[in-house]
Amino acid sequence: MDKKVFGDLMRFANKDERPTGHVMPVELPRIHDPRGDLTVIEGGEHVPFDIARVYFLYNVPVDSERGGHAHKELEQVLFALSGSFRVITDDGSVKQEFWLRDPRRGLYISRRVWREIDSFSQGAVVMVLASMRYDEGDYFRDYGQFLSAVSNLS
Ligand code: T46
Repeated sequence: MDKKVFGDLMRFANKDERPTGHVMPVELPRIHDPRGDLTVIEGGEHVPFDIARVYFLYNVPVDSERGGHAHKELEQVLFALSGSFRVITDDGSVKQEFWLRDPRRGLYISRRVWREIDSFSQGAVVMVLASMRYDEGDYFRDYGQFLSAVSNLS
């Protein structure tokens, strides 16, 4: 696998140099042989941050709504390891909609992006690679506070 997956972001080893409010679909390479497919991702090598945490969402009811927050410093990449779901992102001015349904095609979400996740298929599994360990203090859980914070940046 090469560094093209995350393109220009890989140039910025220092997180403060990476853009905020940035969302980007990524497609990981696939190593195929008759036994099946293999996809690998190594922190700092194939994603623009060292992976500090991995978590996954499963047994998600199809009508569940997750997210509804943004992060101050955390960067993440979301994958649909199984099934599918929708992610709506909002940088404070532009909203975008993404459908994840292929384990190789993920979504990079920088810091300072509001996200909402819904429309889960039966049996969907969401895997998340995160740049930091869990810290409740890193969340904007109030949309008004998020908007104030991003408007102060610009
Ligand atoms: C995101 C989406 C995809 C922990 O204790 N450790 C953790 O690492 C996480 C992620 C959560 N928690 C606790 C905090 C809450 O008591 O688990 C509970 C549910 O967390 P939350 O409401 O944040 O879950 P989601 O699915 O709405 O959001 C999570 C991430 O927080 C978020 O960054 O992008 O998954």
